[in-house]
Formats: sequence, C-alpha cells, structure tokens
Amino acid sequence: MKLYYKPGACSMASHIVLNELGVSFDLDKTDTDARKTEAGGDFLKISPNGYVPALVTDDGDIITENPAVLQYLADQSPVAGLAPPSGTMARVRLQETLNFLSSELHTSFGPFFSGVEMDDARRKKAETGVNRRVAHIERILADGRDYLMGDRFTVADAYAFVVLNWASFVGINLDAHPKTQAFVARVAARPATIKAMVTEGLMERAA
Ligand SMILES: N[C@@H](CCC(=O)N[C@@H](CS)C(=O)NCC(=O)O)C(=O)O
Repeated sequence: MKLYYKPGACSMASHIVLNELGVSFDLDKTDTDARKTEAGGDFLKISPNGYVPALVTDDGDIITENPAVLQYLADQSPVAGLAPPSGTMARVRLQETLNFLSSELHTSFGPFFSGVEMDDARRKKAETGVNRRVAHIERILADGRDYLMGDRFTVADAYAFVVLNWASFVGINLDAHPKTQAFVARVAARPATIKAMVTEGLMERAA
C-alpha cells in the first residue's frame, strides 16, 4: 500500500492507523499546491480533487476521502479491532462519527487554512464554529470513556486527534473542553501516533 500524505494534514490519521496495524506501507509526500508528489508524480492523476489522503491498495485501487480510507485500512486487519464489523450497529455509530469528523469538525477548520487573512470578527466566528463542534466531542467523552467509540481505540480517534491537534497550531484555546484535551494527550502518547509525527517531521525522535 502507498499513502500520499502532507505533513500534519488529515492524511496523518491514515498514517497513524497504518502504524497501529503494523503493516508494511510506502509513503509519498505530496505538495498539494504544486500538485506534485515527492517521487515526482502528477498528484492529480492519483487524486483528481488534489487533496490528501489518497491510498493506493496492493491491488492498485485508489481510495480517497478520510472515512473511506480509514475504514478500508481497519478492515484489512479485523483482529486489530480498529473498526467494529460491518453490518453492526457499532459500525453504523463509527460511520456516524467519521462523517461528523469529516463534514463538521474538519470542515470547521477550513477558514484557518484558506490562505485568506481573517479580520477579528471573521476569526471569532470561525473559532465559534470550531468550538461548537468540539463541544460535541466533549459530550461524547462526558461519560468518562477513553476513546470516541468507548474504551477501545478506533480509526475515529486517529482522525479526531489529527484535527483537534490543529487547534493549538491555529491558536484556538480548548480549555473549555477538558475531556477533549485529555483525549488529545492520550492519543498523542500512543507509539503509533508518535511514530507518525516523527516521520512527518512534526516532532523530534524521542531519545
Ligand atoms: N473530503 C476530503 C478532504 C481532504 C482534505 O481536506 N485534505 C486537505 C488536507 S487536510 C488537503 O489535501 N488540502 C489541499 C488542497 O485541497 O489543495 C477528505 O475527507 O478526505
């Protein structure tokens, strides 16, 4: 398998999951602005919309869109338990959560990465949008669970971690969401997450 990624972008969720699974895979760093991959390929031939993640399977299929890529990866090693079995209500709940992460939480960060300067009023509105979505994460975690779907880490946690981690990057304070902050720290401490962050150049290798 080969994952096309951009350091720190949402593709890092799939990178974390690949590490969690312990499978072998290749990475190709992508410049989404230049539409080029590090290996010299035309990224639009891989991902016609020009965004990461894009996963090329061992059979040569190309999968895009975070919820699809993440569930495909989880289904490669069901014993790892990174997604409940298809056809169960637990799987529907995972899909519900992945869609929330993709269409609501992830999208709410859009204004911060649009490249368009925001005045104070616009920034405040964008921050309110993020906080409203993070409040939903906080509600999910309110019963004391460690991870979004319960006591077990799933692909949804990898995705949520990557997006929530952008908050500090763009200067959004999450102090109003203490359970979410603890969740971010919990996922950050997982060896698979540390390995992905080191590989993507977001942190120094631990001594
Ligand atoms: N709907 C897509 C969105 C993916 C996305 O927003 N990718 C961003 C990085 S987080 C990207 O590659 N942006 C570059 C661009 O759009 O040119 C998904 O869920 O996979």
